[in-house]
Amino acid sequence: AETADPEVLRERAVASLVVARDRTTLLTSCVEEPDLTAQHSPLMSPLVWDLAHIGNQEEQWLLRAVAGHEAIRPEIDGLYDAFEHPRAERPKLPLLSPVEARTYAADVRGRALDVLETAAFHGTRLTEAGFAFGMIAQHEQQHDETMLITHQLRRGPQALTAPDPEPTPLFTGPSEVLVPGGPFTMGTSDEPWALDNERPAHRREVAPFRIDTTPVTNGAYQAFIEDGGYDDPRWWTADGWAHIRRNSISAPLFWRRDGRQWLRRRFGVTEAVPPDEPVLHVCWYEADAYARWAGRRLPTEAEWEKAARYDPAGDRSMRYPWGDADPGPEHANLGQRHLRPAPAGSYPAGESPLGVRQLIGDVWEWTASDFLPYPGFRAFPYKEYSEVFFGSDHKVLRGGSFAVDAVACRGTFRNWDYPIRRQIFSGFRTARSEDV
Ligand code: AVJ
Ligand code: FE
Repeated sequence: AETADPEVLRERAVASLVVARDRTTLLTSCVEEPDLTAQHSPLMSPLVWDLAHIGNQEEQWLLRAVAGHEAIRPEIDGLYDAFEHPRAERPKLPLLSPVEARTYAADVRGRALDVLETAAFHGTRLTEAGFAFGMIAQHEQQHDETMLITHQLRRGPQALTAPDPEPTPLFTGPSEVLVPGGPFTMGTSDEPWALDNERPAHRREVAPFRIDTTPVTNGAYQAFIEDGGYDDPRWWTADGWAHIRRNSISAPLFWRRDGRQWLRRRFGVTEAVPPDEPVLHVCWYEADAYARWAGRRLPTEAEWEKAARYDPAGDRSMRYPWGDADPGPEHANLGQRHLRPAPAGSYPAGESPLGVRQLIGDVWEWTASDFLPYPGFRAFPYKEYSEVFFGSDHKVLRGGSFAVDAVACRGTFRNWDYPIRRQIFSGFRTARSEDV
């Protein structure tokens, strides 16, 4: 691949780790100490848990596994093992204090950068092309997205601010495009920092289908609500219907009706719901029901990836919709530069060859598919990253949100969650089969 030069990858690893830590520092220093140790929602860890967990994963993989160091604080491993303690229980644990957690993470980082300076970028699968360093930068960024979700759930005044996305001309293109049928290459075997579940590259047959050129907007979703979508079991799967009834769900999370208009709470501020922005904070059941109401369906994961990567001109899969270049600010809304999605139709430079926009960034997109291994999957470097989650409990989300950094977002990147989850930065687009 384009990035085979180990010194380029080493520079990229340093830069990715630094960018991730700057973000972590901001997310854990913009609130007072009590807000770091409090549990803002039973769905989330206290922020101070994420901070020490980030340091602990880095210690385990970069210092112990790669460099063979002894554990710095072996007694804390269990506290920060995500499988030992469910999120709801974490505030009760004897966690490191904010000062201790910061000091620990900084200590690990200093040593990790020393290791990185001289580490061989070949020899073992863990160090090949700097994989372990890329994996740890991605891990920290994934928790930075998790911490941003915690900030969104937190009550109280605004702690974070960011500029709004650049204004964009109204999108006047077609509402859907035809993706031709035929095989394409799904997944990757040569993206150096791709995680285990994205591998290996394999051929997938996809029948012709049509897919929305932009994510579904708040305005379009409001039409579903006003049409009684939440009161009509025809649009819902049996599980989805039972779930929204039991939990009295009748609008996206954080929305509230005020007379005839809809308001939403976003990072401590209440504002009118902007009609042209992609809808956010809907669960899979809501996305699936909207699509059925619209006479459409969610795209499968393979359809989504073909729409995002397939270049008919070259008959090949690209790294991103716009080509093989790493994401720049002109391509996609990533990295918490903005604390909201950009209006539907933004980022013309990030468009796919077939004319589909905002596949990368803005909102994670629910797909119809369960999270399953690709043919030839091998767990690496640990089963608890992906393998233990395979099965029909989790649905795949694709494309990344405004809250995830480019290092953890690719045309092949796979995210997954329970179909009831909606505190995540999730939206969707719809598709339909082409009549043949
Ligand atoms: C891939 C986002 C589902 O946050 O649970 C973080 C990423 N794995 N630490 C998650 C992850 C281990 C994971 N997701
Ligand atoms: Fe983690």
